[in-house]
This record gives sequence, C-alpha cells and structure tokens, in this order.
Amino acid sequence: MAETQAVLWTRILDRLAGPNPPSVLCVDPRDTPVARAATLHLAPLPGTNVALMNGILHEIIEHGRVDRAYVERCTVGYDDLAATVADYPPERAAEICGLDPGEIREAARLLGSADRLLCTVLQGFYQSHQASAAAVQVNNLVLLRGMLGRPGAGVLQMNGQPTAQNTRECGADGDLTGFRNWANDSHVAELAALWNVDAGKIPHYGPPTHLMQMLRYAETGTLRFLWVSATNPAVSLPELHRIRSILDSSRLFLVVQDAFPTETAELADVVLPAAMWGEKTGTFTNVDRTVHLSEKAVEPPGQARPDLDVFLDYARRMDFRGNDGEPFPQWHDPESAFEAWKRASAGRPCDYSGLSYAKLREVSGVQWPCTPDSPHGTERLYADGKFFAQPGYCESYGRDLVTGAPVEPTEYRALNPDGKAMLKGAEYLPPHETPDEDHPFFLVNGRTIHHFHTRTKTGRTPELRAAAPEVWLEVSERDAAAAGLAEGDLAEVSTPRGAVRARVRIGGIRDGVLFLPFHYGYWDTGHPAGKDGDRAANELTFTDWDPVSKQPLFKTAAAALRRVGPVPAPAAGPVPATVDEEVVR
Ligand SMILES: Nc1nc2c(c(=O)[nH]1)N[C@H]1C(S)=C(S)[C@@H](COP(=O)(O)OP(=O)(O)OC[C@H]3O[C@@H](n4cnc5c(=O)[nH]c(N)nc54)[C@H](O)[C@@H]3O)O[C@H]1N2
Ligand SMILES: Nc1nc2c(c(=O)[nH]1)N[C@H]1C(S)=C(S)[C@@H](COP(=O)(O)OP(=O)(O)OC[C@H]3O[C@@H](n4cnc5c(=O)[nH]c(N)nc54)[C@H](O)[C@@H]3O)O[C@H]1N2
Ligand SMILES: [Mo]
Repeated sequence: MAETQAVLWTRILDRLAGPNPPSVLCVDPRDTPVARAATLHLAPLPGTNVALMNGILHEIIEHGRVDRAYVERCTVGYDDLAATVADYPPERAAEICGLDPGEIREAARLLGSADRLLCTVLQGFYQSHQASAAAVQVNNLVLLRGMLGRPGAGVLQMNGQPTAQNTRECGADGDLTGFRNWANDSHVAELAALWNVDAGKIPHYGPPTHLMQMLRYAETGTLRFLWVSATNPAVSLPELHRIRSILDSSRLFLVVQDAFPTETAELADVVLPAAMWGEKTGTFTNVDRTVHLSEKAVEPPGQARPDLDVFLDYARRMDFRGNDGEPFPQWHDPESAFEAWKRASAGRPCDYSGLSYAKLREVSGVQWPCTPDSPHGTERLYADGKFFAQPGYCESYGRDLVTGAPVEPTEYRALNPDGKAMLKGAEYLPPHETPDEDHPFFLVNGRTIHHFHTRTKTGRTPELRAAAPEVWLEVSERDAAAAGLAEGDLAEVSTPRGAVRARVRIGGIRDGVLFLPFHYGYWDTGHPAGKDGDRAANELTFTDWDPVSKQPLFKTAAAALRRVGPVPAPAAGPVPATVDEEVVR
C-alpha cells in the first residue's frame, strides 16, 4: 500500500504516529514499507494465502472469537466453513506457508481481539491460482467477527485503478450493466427495455468471455478483430512471446486506441489517437464508491479524440439502431451518457439516480447509492446487516470456489433464500507451478511507487524516470550469497517461458523468493523484445488464471537465477526523447 495506494498510506501513517495507534498486520513475502510499519508481519510462500487464511479462521473459531449473533442473523454457510477450516490447525497451515505456527496463532489473536477490524486485499491475493477463494476467506473473517457497517470496521477488496470501479459497475469488464446478472432473465429484460433492443442482442447465453479466453480464440483464428483501448497487453499480460505472436498475427485485425506509441500500438493495423483525462470530461468512481466529476482542462492535441467520441462515431458509422429505428445509443456526449447511466443504475446497488453534473460541480465526491431519497449519497453500506444477495437481485449466483463452475439459480435459491451474506469455505490447492531442482525459486512481481504500469506516462516524467530508470531483481541475502551475487550485479532470472536480465538488489524478501517490478517494457529501449536483454517480467509468467475471477496468475512462477557479471556504469537506459517528439498524435 505504501507504494501503490500512497495517499491512503499517508493517512495510515498519520494514525500510526498519533495517539492510540491501531495495530497493523501485513501479509507479504517481502519486507515492504508496510511490513516494516506493521505490528506483525507474516511472510508466507507465494500462492499459499488460502492455507494461511484457513489457519487463521481455524483459530478464530477454536478460540470462540466468532460474533455468534451476527453470524446467525446475517449469514449462511457457517457449518460448511467451520468444517473446512477444522482441517487447518496452525501447524498444518504453517507447514504449507513456510511460517512458524506461532506466527499464525499470533495473527489470529490480533484479528480475534480487535474491537474494530478493517481488512484490505490487493494483488498479492488476487493474482494467484486461488484468487477468489483467498479473497473470500478475508470476507469470511470480517463476517465471523461481525465487523461490517460501522465506523472503523469493514472490508475493502481494493481496485487498482481510479476507474476500475467504473468498469465493474457499467459492465465494461464483460458483465452486464449496473451489476445485473446475466443468468437472471428479468435482469436482461430490464436492460433490453431500457435500451429498446431485443434481449437476444444482449449476450447472456453463458458467462462473459474473459480476455484470456478471447486471446485463445484469436490464437486459434476464430476471433479475427480485436479493439484494444486504454491498455497495453504487449507488456501487461502473461507469457509475452505468446501475446506478441497473437497480436502480431496477420489473421487478427488489431485496432489500438491509446495516447502513446505503446508496444501494443506497434503491432496494430490501425491506431486511434486518444485524448487523456485532462483533455475530456467524465466521471470517476473510486473503490469506496465516491463519484467525482473531472472536467476537460485543455483541448486534445492533433487528431486525438475522447474515447467516448470514438465509440459514438463508430456506432453511428455502423448505423446501430434500436427497435423503433432510432439511432443507438441515444446519448451523444458525456453528460447525456451520464443521464442514461443514471437510468440504467436506478434500483441497482450502484444507484446514481440522485446525482447530476450540476450537483457534482457543487459537491464533487458523493458516494453511491445516491437517490432522490438519499441525495447526499451513502457513507456506509450494510449497516443494517442487509446485503445485495437476494436471489432475484444479486449480481451473480456465484461460482464454485475450486472449479469455478457457475452456481445454478435453483441451487443459489436453496442455499440463500433470504439473501444473507454467504460464508464459503475453500480447500487449499498448491500453486500450478512450484519450484523444483532446475527452477528452485518462486518468482513474484509487482510495482514500485515511481512508476505506473507500463510507464507510458511515468517513463516520460524525468524525475520518476531518474528515480527508477531500470528493472531490478530483489534477492534475499542468503540466496544472493549462494549465487555469488553482489549488490548491483547483473543477474539473469529465467523460467521455461523466457529470461530477463536485471540488476540485483539484496535483501527485503524472504529466502527462496525473487521479485521483479513489472513496469519495464521496450518502448524506450531502442531494441525489440524477445532478445537477450529482455526486461519485462511477463516474459517469465505463464498462461493460466484463477477459475473463478479469471485473473491471470501473475504472482507465481518457478524460476532459476544466475549471475551474468558486474554491471559497467552508467547502466541507465537511453535518454528518452521528449514527450512532444514521442507522442503518436
Ligand atoms: N505506483 C503505482 N501505484 C499503483 C499502480 C502502479 O502501477 N504504480 N497500479 C495500480 C493498480 S492497477 C493496482 S492493481 C494496484 C496493485 O497494488 P498492490 O497489490 O499493492 O501491488 P503489487 O506490487 O502488484 O503487489 C503487492 C504485493 O503482493 C506481494 N505478493 C506476491 N505474491 C504474494 C502472495 O502469494 N501472497 C501475498 N500475501 N502477497 C504476495 C508482493 O510481494 C507485493 O509486495 O496498484 C495501483 N497503484
Ligand atoms: N507481471 C505482472 N503483470 C501485471 C500485473 C502485475 O502485478 N504483474 N498487474 C496487472 C494489473 S492489476 C493491471 S491493472 C494491468 C495494467 O496493465 P495495462 O492496463 O496494460 O497498463 P497501462 O500502462 O496502465 O496501460 C494503459 C494504457 O492506456 C493509455 N491511456 C491513458 N489514458 C488513456 C485514455 O484516456 N484513453 C485511452 N484510449 N488510452 C489511455 C496509456 O498510455 C497506456 O498505454 O497489468 C497487469 N499485469
Ligand atoms: Mo490493477
């Protein structure tokens, strides 16, 4: 959080330095700034979060730390969960996680005795083979302790990006608009009426096709057209040599809509220059449901246009029409689109019907649901112990946490007729790739404070570029000594997919685990990817995903390590061209 949610972290530091500071428990194989500020830091082996959580839940139940009244009134599934975690005494969990049983007991004591408990999770949990299973155990912990809907208590299952919340709400990730349930025909009918199109035009014959599956279709040639907007998959998706070959294939017509000449744009058949946030108007919604209006500050340069304009222009040129022959969609600019969104969200959990651009100009920063009845928004959800889980209302009937198979509507109704919070247990499964003799390390990867993702912006900011000019590899003291590595040496880390060269930073990570930042692609190196000197972490990751969330498994791979030699100084990359020279438009 210190590197990735830095503003929030400053507020936590503030509390830690003030009177009556809270205790902090951090779970990360690395010795991060959060770990160093924590009351207790557990450094489990990568990919073992479910075992750890099951061990903690075992202790919470064993020591009578469950809020029985809350669990009885507000949840279903307790007996199944208790039966699952009964098999995870601290000794067994610790063995799987590479921890000491005492550490798990201590963590459970901390969590079980807190008067107020707030839990937050991000990619160390999600980008893993049991992403949803692990994240659900965190929800379970909060529910068992009755820690929802009151000040200082709750669960923040984080989103990474300022607009990640929006994409989930409006359905840009493949789900249906307004948290509607593709498996609920009346939800589909509502949308069809709202848009005045036939229900058959709204895909709902099965779960949404996720990106990793789309790429597989492109690979086999059944998907022939791909439009990529505001993402740079040629650096950010796993197993890059495969991704490059799919995107580069002559069978695939690739449109890339971006503000910069990215590695993905290099592979495109058509590039559409996009205006960026300061060059267009729209709303953002943060993970705590706060809606902001962001107004255009400057005109976009050259031919660049806002994404909304591009999509609307496309719809007009394709001559999309509703049932009465009217142009579809009906909206034509950000504000008319927002008005349509208000209607689409009305009555759903993310209800925006009480908001307007005029109101957001006065009080930007309103939390949904915001309705005519609650015109100032809603600070706290679930205060009444009620959830959005009624069978006729819920966003999804859920999935089996181990196989990912969708739960049938009848099954859901039987399990949860009254729409309570669902406690769902999950067995721990080992990661799909684990260290062996040839690849003795666990390789994880992630972020640094100085860069954002594929660095299209931060890599062009001189101060940030100077602060983190090149990729590096974190190695523990023990592992560095065994490999004959000194601080700053050039090392090669390899997996069956590829090899990356990086300078070594010693310390700050548990033995047996290596860490690479994933920000470094190729747009500013002057040489193509797929050669000696590769530096993108995703050269090393593999094609696989969590069966429930479909999140790719970025954080686990088995890797080998060897010293290449000392690095001759200076070793920074080529001096970047200025932004003006570089901008694609
Ligand atoms: N500066 C900066 N901030 C950002 C971003 C950025 O690129 N740069 N990106 C934004 C986005 S989109 C996102 S999603 C967030 C991501 O935010 P975070 O999730 O905080 O970032 P990561 O560095 O990907 O991963 C966090 C930690 O997970 C640990 N980890 C790896 N494997 C495991 C495991 O098996 N178990 C556990 N418990 N931990 C593990 C890693 O050691 C790492 O320290 O950051 C957002 N904020
Ligand atoms: N190995 C590894 N891989 C990872 C991760 C990891 O932890 N490890 N994390 C994953 C996660 S959580 C995330 S979120 C992804 C991020 O991966 P990406 O989304 O691929 O990364 P970004 O660099 O944020 O790409 C956003 C693109 O949008 C462009 N852009 C900016 N503003 C606009 C705009 O207004 N309109 C348009 N059309 N384009 C715009 C930027 O120039 C940039 O090229 O990476 C994932 N990949
Ligand atoms: Mo993210």
